[in-house]
Amino acid sequence: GADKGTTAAWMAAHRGMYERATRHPFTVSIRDGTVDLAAFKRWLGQDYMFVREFVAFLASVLLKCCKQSDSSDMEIILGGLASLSDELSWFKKEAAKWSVDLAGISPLTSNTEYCRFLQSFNDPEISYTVAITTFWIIETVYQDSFAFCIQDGHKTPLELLGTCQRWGSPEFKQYCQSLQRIADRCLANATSDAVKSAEEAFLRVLELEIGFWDMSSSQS
Ligand code: HMH
Repeated sequence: GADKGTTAAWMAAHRGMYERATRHPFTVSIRDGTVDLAAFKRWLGQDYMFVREFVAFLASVLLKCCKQSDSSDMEIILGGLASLSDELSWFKKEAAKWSVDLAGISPLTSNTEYCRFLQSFNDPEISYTVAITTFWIIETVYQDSFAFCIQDGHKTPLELLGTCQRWGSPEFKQYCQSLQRIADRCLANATSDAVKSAEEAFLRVLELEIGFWDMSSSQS
């Protein structure tokens, strides 16, 4: 329809999956204050590894963007890439605070699977539309999950507030909204095949995010 973008329509059509990703028992336990700190530390170490791979993914999105030569998109993506530099420093500081040894971590299965998915975007055959849509939903799952941990009535432990604010802040929400506008504009101009591929990637991200939270909270 003219009143709603494609991405909003997908979020409505796949509401159950979206909520399983953004109201996962792990992040809800942060909000409730019942979070298992061993699980939090597991998430922290695994996510540091994920973010390193995410830098390379974002570089591939930027490259696809540059080939299309849309300079306003480029500035937003480049800004996102630049902020990952600060994010990696934040992970190192946070890991030190929780005595998580980042050098000694190896990726768990769900993380490896997610990283392999990110690496698949190096293929030049994958369109900018599919890549930017994927980027948007990856960021949005974290934005929505962590914003919930700092919304009214939360009991999030004080020492976890910084983590929740990193992705739950109004600034990060605005950034996600600008990515959403780019994705919707690309999708509005894409072929039906590209739209179909983008929707498949959207669903794959939700599945991978659920797997990532499951991995973080499980005791194995
Ligand atoms: C698993 N998904 C995962 N980690 C992240 N840091 C983000 C999304 C958001 O950047």
